[in-house]
Amino acid sequence: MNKAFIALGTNIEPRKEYLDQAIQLLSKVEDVQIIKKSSIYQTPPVGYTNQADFLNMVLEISTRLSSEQLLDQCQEIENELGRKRTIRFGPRTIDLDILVFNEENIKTERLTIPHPRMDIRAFVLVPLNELAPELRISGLGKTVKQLLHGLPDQDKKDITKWKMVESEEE
Ligand code: PH2
Ligand code: MG
Ligand code: MG
Repeated sequence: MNKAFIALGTNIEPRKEYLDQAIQLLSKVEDVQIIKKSSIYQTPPVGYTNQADFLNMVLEISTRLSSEQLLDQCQEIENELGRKRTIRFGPRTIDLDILVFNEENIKTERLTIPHPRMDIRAFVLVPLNELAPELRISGLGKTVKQLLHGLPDQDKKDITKWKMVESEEE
């Protein structure tokens, strides 16, 4: 069995709905089991800042799929949920990024693992730290907890646990 962590991000409404649907679709993939889900966090946009806040979370999964097969499944779910690729780092209905796959270092045309920017992104490290603080990121020689503590407070201060407000339920 392979163990992987997948980051989810969305900043187009209905955001919670997109997270729920992505989780639902992923759990239906043969040979993928969702082991743990982090809390959902509301996070300010990073990279391209003229866009709405994101909801971010991380899943731990167990799978018999290869990393490439898992990527295919993630992209299929992104397509199914109406992902359009226009602005790099821009608004999206759903983004599924494979962060970690076992202890592997992978670099192909399609896939870089560990995810290339995960070590500097608080919106990834905060939810990942909730699931696996002692996970050592291959190639970096640091645990998730160490990477998170190494980030400037500025990057972390506006990340909050997200709770659905009543008007958004239904
Ligand atoms: N994803 C990006 C670019 N910027 N910012 C936040 N807060 N959350 C994201 O998921 C995110 C982002 C590209 O994938
Ligand atoms: Mg991404
Ligand atoms: Mg992506």
